[in-house]
Amino acid sequence: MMPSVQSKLTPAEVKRAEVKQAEVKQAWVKRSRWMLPLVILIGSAVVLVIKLQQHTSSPANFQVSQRGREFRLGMLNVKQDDIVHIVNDDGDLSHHAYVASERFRFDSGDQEPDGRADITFTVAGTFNVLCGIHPKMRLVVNVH
Ligand SMILES: [Cu+2]
Repeated sequence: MMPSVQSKLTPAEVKRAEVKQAEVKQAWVKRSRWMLPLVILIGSAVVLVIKLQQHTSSPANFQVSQRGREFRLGMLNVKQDDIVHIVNDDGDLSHHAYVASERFRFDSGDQEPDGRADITFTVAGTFNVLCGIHPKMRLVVNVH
C-alpha cells in the first residue's frame, strides 16, 4: 500500500503549504477585482468606436417629390446628418418647404417650379416638413 502524500509532510511543511495556498488565492482575488472594470472599459471602447463609425459614415441622400400638392413619400426614416432633397416637380406650381420645430428649423424660401430644396437633418427626432403655400402638405421625417 502506498503512503499518502500528507503523511510524508511534517506539520511545518503542511503549514507552509497552507500559507502558500492562501497567498495564491489572495493573488487571484486581487487580480479578479480588476476584471469587471476592465470588461466595462473594453465594452465602452467598443461601443464608442461603433458610434464614431456610424457618425463618420457619409450621409445618405433621399429625394422627395412635391407632385400634386403632396410630399411623396409622406414619411421618411433617416439618420442624423442625412440629406433630404425636396424637388418641386409639380408643373408650374410654387411651394415653400419649412420646418418650425424648437429643436430644428429650416426654410426653403419660395421654391420655383423645378427648384430643389436640400434639408440636412442635424438633430435626432421627429419633424414635420410643411409647405407655406399649401397647408395640407406634410412630410414626417424621423431622424435617428
Ligand atoms: Cu406647396
